[in-house]
Amino acid sequence: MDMFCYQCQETAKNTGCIKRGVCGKTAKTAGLQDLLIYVLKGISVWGRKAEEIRSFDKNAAAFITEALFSTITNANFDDDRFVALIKEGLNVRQRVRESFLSAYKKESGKEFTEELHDCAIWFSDRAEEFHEKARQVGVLATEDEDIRSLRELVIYGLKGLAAYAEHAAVLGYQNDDIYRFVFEALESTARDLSLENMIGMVMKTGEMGVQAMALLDKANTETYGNPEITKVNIGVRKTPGILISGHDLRDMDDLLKQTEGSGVDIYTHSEMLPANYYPVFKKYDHFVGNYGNAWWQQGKEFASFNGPILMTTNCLIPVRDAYKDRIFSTGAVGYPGMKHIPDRADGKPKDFSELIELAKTCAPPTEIETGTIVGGFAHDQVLKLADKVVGAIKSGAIKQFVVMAGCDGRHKTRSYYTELAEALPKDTIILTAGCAKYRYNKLQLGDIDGIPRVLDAGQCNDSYSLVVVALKLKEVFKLDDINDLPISYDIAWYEQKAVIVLLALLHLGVKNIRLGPTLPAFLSPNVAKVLVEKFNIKPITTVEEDMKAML
Ligand code: SF4
Ligand code: SF3
Repeated sequence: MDMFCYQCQETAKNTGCIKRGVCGKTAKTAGLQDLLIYVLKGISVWGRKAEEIRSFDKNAAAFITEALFSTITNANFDDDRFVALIKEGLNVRQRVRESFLSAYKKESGKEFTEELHDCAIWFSDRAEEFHEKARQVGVLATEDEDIRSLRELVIYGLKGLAAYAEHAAVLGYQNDDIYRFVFEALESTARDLSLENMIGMVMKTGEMGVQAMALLDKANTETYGNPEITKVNIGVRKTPGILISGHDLRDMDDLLKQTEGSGVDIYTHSEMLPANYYPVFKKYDHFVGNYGNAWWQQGKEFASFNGPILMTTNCLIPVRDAYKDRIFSTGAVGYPGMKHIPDRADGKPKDFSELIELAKTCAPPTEIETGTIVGGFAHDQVLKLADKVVGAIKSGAIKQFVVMAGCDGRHKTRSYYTELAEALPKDTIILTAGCAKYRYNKLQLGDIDGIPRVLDAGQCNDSYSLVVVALKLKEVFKLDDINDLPISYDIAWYEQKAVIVLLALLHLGVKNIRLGPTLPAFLSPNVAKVLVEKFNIKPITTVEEDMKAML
């Protein structure tokens, strides 16, 4: 076994990647990520201690969120970046530790002598030396499979939460409660807790996930306006373009501003599609629409786009020769040899001039489809339609909502989601968010009294909008339990952002969630049993069987 990672849905044999990741992650990168997580735990151990004497190191917490984000599936494959993060992490740990020790001495008049498991490591970036260390501190270092399962469930949830907190922070929105929780949760995975307390930590991760999504929703909508119903063009124009993928709206903002009047068009890809729904972005004439589908089809779609591609976040697949000279990373993304656009400095925007100049020398995108797709049904827009929606429910025109949010992926079995969308009766509405929507958002599923049968709230983090809508309906219909609404949940997962969305739904008391295309490999049989008993989570079966049960 050269590595061990089982954090995503495509993990080898649904047990774990042990030689090389199905995603393309090498054993070396996996080892570096294991070491980085370990260093972050060490920072948290001292961060929590510091909190006991009312000293809170916000910068350390912000560093942890940024570093956790870089370990999300398909975000960063660049070993140099992880080596740099580990080294920086060790410095942060040292700083937090020393400031705690001196504050403790000042406050109590004595030295701190308690023995802490503070995840101290000696780090060498020579592969033969760090591999053994990575093995000692990685996922399998926890021998008991149930404890391992619960610890990793917390860590994967935290990775998703960190990504959302980081997006909000980029827009100037931070929340100390979320940062404090990052310390608390990570530290909890470095020590022995009872199973009961660990399950409590899993649930608290879901609770804080709701807060992180709410914070990001506030950041996005206060900065760029509330998403509104929008028809998005999926064809192309005859001018060169830049394709922007991922979730970072501030990168979108900088890019649109810098390309205005340049003769270069902007297209979104995959999870950036919802940028088309924001009023601040819609006003740009050179913002053409969306090109392509979910992340896993980028190999052929990036090739046919012909122009520069900007990856602002996951999901990046191993880069192909056809476009290796015109793809750029930024933020948490990285890939060996790929040009990386540096972060903002001194409040100035990121500099995308290299992409813009390159775009001018490229051919326009090759058309792969034509037409439009409709989206923009985040909470504000849906609540504006509330009377209509409530009326349609009361009249029986809408019988059921099915939440089909989450991620898309390569597995053939994901055709289930397309078939389900096609098979659902015409009096049902699909609520969606995340890249899962590409399995059915180009089907002609019609509308109910003018309400489209697929309501796309936006990115995976906009699953928050679906929750706001559900809570509003609960209030309108004067129900005590969110599970009494005519809403079923059939969630598709792939990476760790879907894990935090799932934990957030559990925290809100949502039961009977179907999860697919497979249950996470990191759920041990006993932990899966707890989730079944408490929340009646179940794997998807067949379209017919699930549809019958949901309706
Ligand atoms: Fe395997 Fe997924 Fe981990 Fe990649 S992220 S190594 S595919 S489990
Ligand atoms: Fe997609 Fe990676 Fe999860 Fe944001 S881009 S939902 S998979």
